[in-house]
Amino acid sequence: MEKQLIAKANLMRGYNLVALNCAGSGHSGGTLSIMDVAAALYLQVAKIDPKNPDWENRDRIVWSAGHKCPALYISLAMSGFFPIEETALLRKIDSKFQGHPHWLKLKGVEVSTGSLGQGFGLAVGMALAAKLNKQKHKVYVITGDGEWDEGSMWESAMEAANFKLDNLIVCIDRNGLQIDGETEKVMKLDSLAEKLKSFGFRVYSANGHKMTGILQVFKKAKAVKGKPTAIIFKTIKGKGVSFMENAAAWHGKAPNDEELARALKELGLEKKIDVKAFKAKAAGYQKKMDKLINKMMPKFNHNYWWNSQEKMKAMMEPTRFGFGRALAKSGADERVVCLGLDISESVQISKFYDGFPERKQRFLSMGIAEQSATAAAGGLAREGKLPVLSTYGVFCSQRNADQMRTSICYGNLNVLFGGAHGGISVGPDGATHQALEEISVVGILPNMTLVVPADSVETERLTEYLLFKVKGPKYIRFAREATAIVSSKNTPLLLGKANVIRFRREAEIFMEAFETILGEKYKSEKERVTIVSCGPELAEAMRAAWILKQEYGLETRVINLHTIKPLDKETIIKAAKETKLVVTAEEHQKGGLGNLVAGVIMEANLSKAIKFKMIGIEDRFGESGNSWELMKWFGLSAEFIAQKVVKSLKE
Ligand SMILES: Cc1ncc(C[n+]2csc(CCOP(=O)(O)OP(=O)(O)O)c2C)c(N)n1
Repeated sequence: MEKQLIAKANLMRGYNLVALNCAGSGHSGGTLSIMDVAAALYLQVAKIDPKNPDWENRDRIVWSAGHKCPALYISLAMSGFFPIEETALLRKIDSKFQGHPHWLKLKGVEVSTGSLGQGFGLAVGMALAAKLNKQKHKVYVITGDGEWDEGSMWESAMEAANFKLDNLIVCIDRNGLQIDGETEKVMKLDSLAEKLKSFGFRVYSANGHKMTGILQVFKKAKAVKGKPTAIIFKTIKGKGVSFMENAAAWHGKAPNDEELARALKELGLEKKIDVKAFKAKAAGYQKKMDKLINKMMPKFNHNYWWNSQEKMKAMMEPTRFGFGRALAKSGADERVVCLGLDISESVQISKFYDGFPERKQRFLSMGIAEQSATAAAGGLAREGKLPVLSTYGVFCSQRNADQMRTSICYGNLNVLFGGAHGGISVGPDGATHQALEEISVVGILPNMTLVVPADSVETERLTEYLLFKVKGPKYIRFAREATAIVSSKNTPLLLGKANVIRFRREAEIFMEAFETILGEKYKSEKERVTIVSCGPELAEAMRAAWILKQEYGLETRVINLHTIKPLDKETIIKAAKETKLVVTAEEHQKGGLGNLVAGVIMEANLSKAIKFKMIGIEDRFGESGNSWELMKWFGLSAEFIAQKVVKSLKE
């Protein structure tokens, strides 16, 4: 039996890597480290019934470490919830297998997770409910070790002990690594066992790769009375694949075909898994979705998609690179202090110290702790430093919302927030990691300055400007995907002053087809349409202006509202007065930008009626998928903007 379990865990590793390969992204390291524990739990220890996934007396298994969900999906498949081949749809658009688990999409997933440090709290609630209902089942929680950087973990730990939740068993994947490196260097965690004991837990330690020990420790944990249990499973990140083992670089990376073949060989599975069948399933699904998306796309006489014509070629670069470049330059100022949140390279804050080892002492690794880091940044600012912190926009603007509001904005402290990976285009990580609300939640805060630069050039220029020239709280929203460069260092760029962009004529280079003029200097050319936008969506608005001119002879005034707060009301009102239709386009929940623009126009009490439309995400969460297919799926690409303009003019 045990031998079988060991073999199954090994097979699950293989399936896991195949699914990741089909997805082309995802977390290899942390799924391999937890796989033996997952196999034991799902295939032997926990009471679950694939035929009755909602059975009320089932044990609950909560994946607080949501990024490990490929291991969850494989575990469910191996338990009989669905055929294993289905996991080839991992991270694909509209698939049940989202980049982070979503219980409303897939039976067997207990709760939706992905924002670290929260699944444990959900599990505490589920264990409390079981007590109130006098139910006998257990609630298992799977957490990472880096995840314990989050203060909320310790709040949940206190609650679990306070309520004597002996139906709660917390499994910690102690692989010693997180994204920025070793847990003990990113944020010292040890002695974890002593800490948990002092919080009131029964604590066990076990080798997370020895099946006998895993089964024994679960047996002991199930028998504990009067207190919650934590099991610290000592594991190896990337376990089973030599080139992934203990390699931080494999945290959030999927194997390519060659790496997959090597990995399967090492696992002794090269003949046991029909990789071709999985790949065919993935390709078939993708083809179907491509067709569907293509059908959704508005059609024109020509194809105007990025770089699909011989002319109008756009250079593409992620806006985040501009943030990194600015920090590399500005970091020479001794007052600048950067706070790392265990995602440093991805958000480019690492550029502050790359090549400048002397700056390392001014780089403060805060671990995965957005709330306390925000408050600490406030303290640094109060003492005269120029603190910069950056992480995914969702966590940078909403995990720490109260800290930002009360500690930073109320006190008007000089903190720069780098809200990275904003928008839907962050892609396959899915809804939990797609920031779509920051313009509303950050832009409403008193004292805050909020900018949403259109490209990497604007991001670089605005980061520097905010850092040194703007006193008080400031937030810059930028994105992950490579997007069109639409400005140069000579383009007008004044904080709080919008630019007007006009399509002039087709050119070899996309950017050169347009003229950019400071809004307050712009003289009407009697255009019929205004499109107001910001961030990388601005390039879509510009492309829409091109389509409108080529296909319909329409002249469009595109407004680059790179500064959301303070807002350039004059340029908006002027456009409302001088054009027939105003459309706002945002890669954000619809209305974040749109309602602000609408409010300005309404307050101006114009004597003539104008048409007004908004484009944005329609009151829903994002999805896993590729960046550009998501832009189409959610109706944000230029084609949809142009279509909306044409329809609205006819109404
Ligand atoms: C609140 C929050 N902040 C940041 C992230 C981005 N993130 C995803 S995984 C990860 C590291 C997790 O490390 P650990 O818990 O040790 O997991 P493992 O190394 O086992 O994968 C981070 C920072 C997140 N998902 N949630």
